[in-house]
Amino acid sequence: MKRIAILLPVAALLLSSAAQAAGDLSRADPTEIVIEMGASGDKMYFKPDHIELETGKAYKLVLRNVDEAKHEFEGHEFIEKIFTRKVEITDPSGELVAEIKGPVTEVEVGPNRRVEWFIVPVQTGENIPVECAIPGHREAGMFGTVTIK
Ligand SMILES: [Cu+2]
Repeated sequence: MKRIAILLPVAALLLSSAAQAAGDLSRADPTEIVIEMGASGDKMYFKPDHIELETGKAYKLVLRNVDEAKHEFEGHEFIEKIFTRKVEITDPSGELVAEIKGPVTEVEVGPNRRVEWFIVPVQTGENIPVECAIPGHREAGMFGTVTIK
């Protein structure tokens, strides 16, 4: 219930501003941030392993898995501090396969695939942890932090 209480005012704000294009975050051009998910030897990584965001700005997180294994991007504190506009999945040629709207708690990306996660941060936080929760991956180094100003 806590999550819904946080998101409803944001959703209402986004919907009510539809007539004012400049303030309509649901249509704002997002800033693109590419996060590579991969492995090198026995290490796994997010690259970069730290990103900086600002509340009220629209972002497109491009989760690019360059590995032969699937990976996840998640963090329970992180997802409480953002509003998800949508998630887009495209085929290797870039054609849209699916667009998913609604709250998202984690994104799993298949081997050599990419997923675009459209978000608007709504709460600030310093070094919010994110990780891949597949067993053994965090331990191998697949984690990072997000600061929201
Ligand atoms: Cu992983």
